[in-house]
Amino acid sequence: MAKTVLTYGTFDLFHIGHLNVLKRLRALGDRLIVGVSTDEFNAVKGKKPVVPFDQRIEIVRSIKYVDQAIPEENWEQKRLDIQRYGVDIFGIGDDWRGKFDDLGDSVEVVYLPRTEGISTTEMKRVLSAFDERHVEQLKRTLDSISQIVKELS
Ligand code: C2G
Repeated sequence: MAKTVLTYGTFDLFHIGHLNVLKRLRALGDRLIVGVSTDEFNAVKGKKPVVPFDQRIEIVRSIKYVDQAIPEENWEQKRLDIQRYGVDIFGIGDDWRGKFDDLGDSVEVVYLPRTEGISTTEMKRVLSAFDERHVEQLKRTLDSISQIVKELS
């Protein structure tokens, strides 16, 4: 019997960690459906993605392991989506371990190990070093250093 797998995520600044989890989830079944969090729902989650929703869902849709991508608009839609798409397996990275066990009354719930050493949060932190304020600060520091060098020489 063909198995349908369901997962959700923001997939902001798409990276190898996102690709690995989608690849592993697809290997658990015959069809993978991915709920991509809207920008409005991410605000509820306290997240502000760099890449807007319509681009994130287009990227996820274009991943060869993904058979269908749908908007994720709230926490409650998981049970409706499970019924609507005839889902057999709900899977997500183990940073959510235990959070969706309640779904175990209608589907198999799987938590997969995260890919170490890569995260959107870390990428955003690195990128923030290049934002205008930091660059301005850097410029001022370099100016005062060159001033000191001039005075010493
Ligand atoms: N992930 C991973 N390894 C990483 C980073 C992320 O395996 N290094 C996995 C996460 O565990 C998740 C998926 O990639 O399964 C998407 O991660 P996020 O975009 O951070 O998703 P999140 O905002 O946590 O949304 O209703 C559930 C939420 O929508 C999950």
